[in-house]
Amino acid sequence: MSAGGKYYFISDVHLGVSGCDRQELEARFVSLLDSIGPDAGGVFLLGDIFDFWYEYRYVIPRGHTRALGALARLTDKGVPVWFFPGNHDVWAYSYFARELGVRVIRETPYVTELCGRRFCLGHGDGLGRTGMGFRFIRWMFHNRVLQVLFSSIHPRWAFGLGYAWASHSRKIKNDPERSSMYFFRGTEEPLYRFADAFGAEYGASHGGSGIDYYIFGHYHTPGSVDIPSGGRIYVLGCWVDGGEYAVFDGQELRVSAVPRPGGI
Ligand SMILES: [Mn+2]
Repeated sequence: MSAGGKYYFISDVHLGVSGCDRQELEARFVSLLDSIGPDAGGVFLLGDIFDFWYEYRYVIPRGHTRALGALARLTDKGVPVWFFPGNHDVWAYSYFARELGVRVIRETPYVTELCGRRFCLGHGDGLGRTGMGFRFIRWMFHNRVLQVLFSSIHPRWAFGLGYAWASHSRKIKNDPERSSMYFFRGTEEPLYRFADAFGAEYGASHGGSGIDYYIFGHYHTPGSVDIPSGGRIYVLGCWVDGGEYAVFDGQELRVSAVPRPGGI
């Protein structure tokens, strides 16, 4: 089947994550990217593609070779790829644009029109009401001065810290007692209320036509629900558990999954 004109939405692959078969995870991601033909409309990477990414002026982390190669193959074929930094890969700088030909989008949420439909996209962190602690961490991660300071730590220690933080963050997400801020609670979710208000405002300032699709990641608990002001919100799952992605064929949005080896 041809992938003509299709748009793909992928989030939370968490490449390099500890505690799972990293090669199998990377292979699943690469198999999806390699299945995308040159006539595809584009690929939106909605954050946390890497469990921890930090790049320096002259150096990038080891690992992820096949995934980076598959991204380069896509852009070499002429397929546009957009990379939205998640909270685990905030620190994607010029490597993605210069080496991979990927466009890094820092605006959140980001509105774009595809085949006459309006899409509101982002990783999903920091949208809607979030806790003070989370806002502080987000501010730290995005702070340029702290980024420069972090870059001056030897990578041996910087990556030790980075991987420790990433695995701590994952433990919290997997702990039902502490994961409420990550669990997508549908209509109870601040992100849902944010989308509703955002769509209403967007519609009012754009001649009444609002957002058709909201697509985010971050929560690791996939789900979708209609938005009262119009459109539907989709939250994609984490690839360690599933391998879910969304495809828009110009008419409708469909959620699909990359099969695990052995067909499970
Ligand atoms: Mn994530």
